[in-house]
Amino acid sequence: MKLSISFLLFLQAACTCAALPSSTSQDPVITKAKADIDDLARSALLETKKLAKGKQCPPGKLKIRKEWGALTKSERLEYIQAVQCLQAKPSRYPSSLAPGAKSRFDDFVTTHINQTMTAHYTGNFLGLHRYFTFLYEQALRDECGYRGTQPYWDWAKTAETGLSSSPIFDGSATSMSGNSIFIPNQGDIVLGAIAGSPLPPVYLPAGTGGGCVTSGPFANMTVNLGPVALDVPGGGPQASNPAGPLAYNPRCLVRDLTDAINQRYANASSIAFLLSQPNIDAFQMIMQGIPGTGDIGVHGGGHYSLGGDPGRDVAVSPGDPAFYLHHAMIDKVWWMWQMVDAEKRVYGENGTAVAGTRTFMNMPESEETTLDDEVDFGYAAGPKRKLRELMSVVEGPFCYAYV
Ligand SMILES: *[C@@H]1O[C@H](CO)[C@@H](O)[C@H](O)[C@H]1NC(C)=O
Ligand SMILES: *[C@@H]1O[C@H](CO)[C@@H](O)[C@H](O)[C@H]1NC(C)=O
Ligand SMILES: *[C@@H]1O[C@H](CO)[C@@H](O)[C@H](O)[C@H]1NC(C)=O
Ligand SMILES: *[C@@H]1O[C@H](CO)[C@@H](O)[C@H](O)[C@H]1NC(C)=O
Ligand SMILES: [Cu+2]
Repeated sequence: MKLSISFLLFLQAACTCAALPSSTSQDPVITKAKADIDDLARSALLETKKLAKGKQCPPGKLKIRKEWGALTKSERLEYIQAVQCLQAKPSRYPSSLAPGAKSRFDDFVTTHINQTMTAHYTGNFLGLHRYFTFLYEQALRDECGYRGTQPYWDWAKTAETGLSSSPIFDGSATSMSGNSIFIPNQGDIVLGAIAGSPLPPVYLPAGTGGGCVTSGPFANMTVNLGPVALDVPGGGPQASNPAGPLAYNPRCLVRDLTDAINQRYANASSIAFLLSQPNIDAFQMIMQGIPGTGDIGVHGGGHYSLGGDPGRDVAVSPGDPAFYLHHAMIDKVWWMWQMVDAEKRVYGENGTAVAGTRTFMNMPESEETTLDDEVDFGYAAGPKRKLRELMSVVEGPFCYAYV
């Protein structure tokens, strides 16, 4: 598998991130956006409880996912210990199939790598990642005794506080580990710099880390798989392991926390704008960044503000345990958007509740995604499910909501 992709392709208009003022709580646009988001979240919860009635998910069973900072310190520690437990349990992949998969944690990375080209900029992107995050949460619970729910990373909060002073990334024992050792003058990250591309690339600034993570619970963590399509500072071709995407390639976890990217692409206004989109096609494209607009969306905004290796690698990104907090937020935003008009956005048919094709930006050309398409994570977790079963957070395998 040879990939020459990023989280986005063919983008134009360079970002002037570094020069932008940071969003503050005094900014009226941000204040309004936050109020709008809170309103939507509240009504989404009410709507979800209504939908859950008469389903296999009564209000008493509904599991509530919370923002990391809203967890108590002991809840955070319980989550962290469960992740470390998953990283210590042996892989279920036959080593002939995925020699680099050493742990249950790696199993999720493996299946994500294998499905990169059929899971992003595709019609199944949101449903597939909802199920992926859920199965990971379930593995933490069933295999590692975790009693809580999957926490999420509210990008709007870190856009205001700065990443490394947030409880998620402050590097303390109750964080998901913080930044890395600072490597100066790394150079910009250049996305979509593909020879022959008609559109100019997008330039993202490097962050304030760049080396191995040395603080918090995931200091000394080993990333075993990849790189596959890693954007590296200074531009140039993406890094990939010549021995193959699933070969064993142990190395340290690298972060490069970048507030400018968080503030520019994943602030409260970015989320409110996304939530105002009228249909699934616009919603999922703006979320991932529309090619040609120079915007990388909140999805790219989260991944690239984490930065590093595997943070900047669309295939291997679940190799950073913060991935799941990011994708829980992606799922929360989709859920809020769905609950505005569940009839269309959850129960709508092909083309209404889902849109897009089966391949990354329809390259190579492929059929339209339908709700009967299957989502199958192989040895990582299962069972396989139809996309149709993954549309409602209170049906199929699910019974959860967000506060
Ligand atoms: C990758 O996916 C293909 C089918 O899409 C499957 O046959 C194969 O077993 C998968 N490999 C791994 C390592 O998951
Ligand atoms: C990381 O490794 C160093 C050196 O072996 C050790 O001093 C440190 O305690 C380790 N940190 C964690 C969080 O395991
Ligand atoms: C906040 O996000 C919006 C939409 O993504 C963007 O246009 C705006 O420039 C961002 N604000 C800052 C301060 O970068
Ligand atoms: C959706 O797609 C499936 C599979 O192609 C098809 O069987 C079904 O009839 C379609 N539903 C609608 C309403 O078009
Ligand atoms: Cu993904």
